[in-house]
Amino acid sequence: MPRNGARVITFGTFDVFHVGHVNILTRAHDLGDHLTVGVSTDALNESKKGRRPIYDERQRLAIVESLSCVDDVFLEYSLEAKRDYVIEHRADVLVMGDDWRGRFDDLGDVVEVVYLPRTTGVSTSGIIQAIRADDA
Ligand code: C2G
Repeated sequence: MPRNGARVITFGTFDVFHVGHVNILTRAHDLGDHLTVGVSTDALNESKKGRRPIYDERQRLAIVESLSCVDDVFLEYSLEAKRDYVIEHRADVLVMGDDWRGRFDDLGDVVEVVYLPRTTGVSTSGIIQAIRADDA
C-alpha cells in the first residue's frame, strides 16, 4: 500500500547488481515518494559475509545512484547504526528483503518496518558460483 509523501529507506550491498536488486528497489520506491539507499561498505560486507565484494563500494554506490527509482544514496558503515541512519535521513518506512524478517522490528518506534519477499532464483553468490564453475 503506497504511503503518500512517505520517505522510504533501504539497505544492501548490491554486489554484482541483478534483477532481484532492481525488484526490491522499484517496490521500495513505489511505497512512497522518495527513496534513500544505504550501500554497505566493503569492510561491512567483509565482516558480515567473510568476503570482499566483487565491485568496490564506490562502484556499487554509483550503480545504485544511477537508477531512476533511487533519489539518494549513502555508504552504510555499520549494521548497528540503522536507527541513526533512519533518523538522519528522516525515513518514514524502512524496507528490507524478507531474509531479514524480524531483525529490525525494534526500530518500529521510529519507522514503519516492511519486509518484502525476495526474488527467487537469483543471487549474487549464485552468479559468482556460476561464473567460477564456467572458468573451471
Ligand atoms: N534481494 C532480493 N532478492 C534477491 C536478492 C536480494 O529481494 N534475489 C534483496 C535483499 O533482500 C536485500 C537487497 O536485495 O534487501 C540487497 O541484497 P544484498 O545486496 O544481498 O544486501 P544484504 O547483504 O542483505 O545487505 O544493512 C543490511 C545490509 O546492508 C543488507
